[in-house]
Amino acid sequence: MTHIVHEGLKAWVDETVKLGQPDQVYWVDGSQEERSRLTKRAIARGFIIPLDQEKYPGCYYSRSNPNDVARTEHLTYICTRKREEAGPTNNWMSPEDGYAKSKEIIKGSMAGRTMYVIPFSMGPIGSPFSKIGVEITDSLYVVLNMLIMARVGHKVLDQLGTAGAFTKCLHTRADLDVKHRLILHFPEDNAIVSTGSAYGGNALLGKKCLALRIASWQARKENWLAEHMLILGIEKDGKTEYVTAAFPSACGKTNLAMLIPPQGLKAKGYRIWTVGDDIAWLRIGPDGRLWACNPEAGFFGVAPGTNSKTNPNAIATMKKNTIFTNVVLGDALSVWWEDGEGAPPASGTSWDGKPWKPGLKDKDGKPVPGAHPNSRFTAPAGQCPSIAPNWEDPKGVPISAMIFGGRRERLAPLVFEALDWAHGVYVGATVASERTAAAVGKVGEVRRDPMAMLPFCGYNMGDYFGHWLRMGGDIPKPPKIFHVNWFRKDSTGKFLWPGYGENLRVLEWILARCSGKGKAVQTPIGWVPAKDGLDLTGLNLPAGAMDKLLEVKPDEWTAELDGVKSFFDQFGAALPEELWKQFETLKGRLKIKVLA
Ligand code: OXD
Ligand code: MN
Repeated sequence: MTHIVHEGLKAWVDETVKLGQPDQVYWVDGSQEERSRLTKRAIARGFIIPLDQEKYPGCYYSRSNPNDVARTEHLTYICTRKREEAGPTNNWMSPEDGYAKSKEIIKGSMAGRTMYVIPFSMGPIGSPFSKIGVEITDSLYVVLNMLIMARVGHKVLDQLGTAGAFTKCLHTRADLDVKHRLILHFPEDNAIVSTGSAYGGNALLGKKCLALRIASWQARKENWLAEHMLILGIEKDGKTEYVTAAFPSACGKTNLAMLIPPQGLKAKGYRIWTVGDDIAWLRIGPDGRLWACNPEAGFFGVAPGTNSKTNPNAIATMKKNTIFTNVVLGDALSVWWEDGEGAPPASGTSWDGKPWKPGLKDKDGKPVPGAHPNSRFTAPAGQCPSIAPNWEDPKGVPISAMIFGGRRERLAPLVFEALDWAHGVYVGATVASERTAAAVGKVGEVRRDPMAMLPFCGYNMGDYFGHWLRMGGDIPKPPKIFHVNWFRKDSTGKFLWPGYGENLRVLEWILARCSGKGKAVQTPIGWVPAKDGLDLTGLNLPAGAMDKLLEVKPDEWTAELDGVKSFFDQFGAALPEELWKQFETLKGRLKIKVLA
């Protein structure tokens, strides 16, 4: 037991012990000594495997149940008294049903196990941005990941005091049977219950569950924003400006957050600073600007595709003290993944525990991937070479621009600027993207993913858009809003834009626009860079590629309106009138076909 007695916390822990029936209860104190003790315990119980400690100091391998490798949106619920509070894009369950169903699963599920109590802070301890949670879990894997992803232990209990508010985060892996998998949010009670899964997004409850679903609910009440956004700083001539960017899962937020300037722009003295790669909490600062804080302390990044060409900073970040989940385990205790770093091991074990070697084919002759497409690395943010010196500043960083984006083969140009805040909210609300492997479902299918928050908004998204619109009125100096699309393809299916470090060219234009410079032409959908608007020094794009990248085809955008209308229609009266106004004026602008 700890030194501080918070009666509410103690009562909840006691109640959970009665229900889960663990063999013992352990309060996580967050010390280094504890971390090595728990690591040894996890190795002894077979939850993690130490990698070659010379090559990968402090790194471990873990494999999840093959049925449990991604977020399960169809089993994720918002449990509010009124169904309308959850809105049409969330699954809803009544709080009574939610508690009753989960109780049945939790009952006795911790028998033979230790129940860990993890006090954690999302955001630097004591910052005005920060929120405290306590996760109860029977998973040592969760404990070891939480030690990386959040600020954890006694110092959080000290901050909580004897009566502070905290989110109750109750997790049991139970038997890991999908039948017993439920990810339940009770925003009215500031509580989360997650059962039957040990996958990060379902089980590390500080991340998607608290920092997005519960926090978005609190943010509406307390007049701030909890968003699925990276935060990065762009330094030039001794001045650093910050932007946030919201892309759907596995669309390159981590890569953009850790971008390295390409040669052509390095010469101008650019340097990129990483503040966060997944979540931003934003509040209006005393100077009237919007300020952002990264509530997390680590990165839970997608491994496949990460290599020293696509993201050298991520590769450097995971050199030590990292947990790798569901990648290939080489026989010499190395790790590897598709489109990864270096040569694959001559032989090893695949993500689902089967013997694997390069070139392995299935019975139909198809290559068998060694790593799961949603395999992950969990690494401390402080180890990132580009981590901003002020990433833990309790007052956050001031934001000049907010960027939305999706993965679209066609339609959306490389970048455009919204006409004003309300139009920017419309742009965010109508983001659509091709589905990736971060969630269960059909990869490649286009779905609307407003503000990249579709799976993460803890209340009715119609009200969420209303909250965004209201915030615009409350921020004396609001950031400008932009939309980007790195994924446009030519008629042969090849990407038109090289992406990665070259994306700084787009950020440069965005910042120029924020300071009243930056050449642009007005189109029906917003401001698009003029032909000579982007600095393309040192970049050899094929002839005509830039024209295609910046092309706005009114017919295609008009065709898109049908999908937007049916998406908006489902919100009924909850959809703010302002968005219909934006819809109609866009429709009007598209008819005039003012193409630059
Ligand atoms: C994530 C996700 O893990 O968005 O960040 O799925
Ligand atoms: Mn994410």
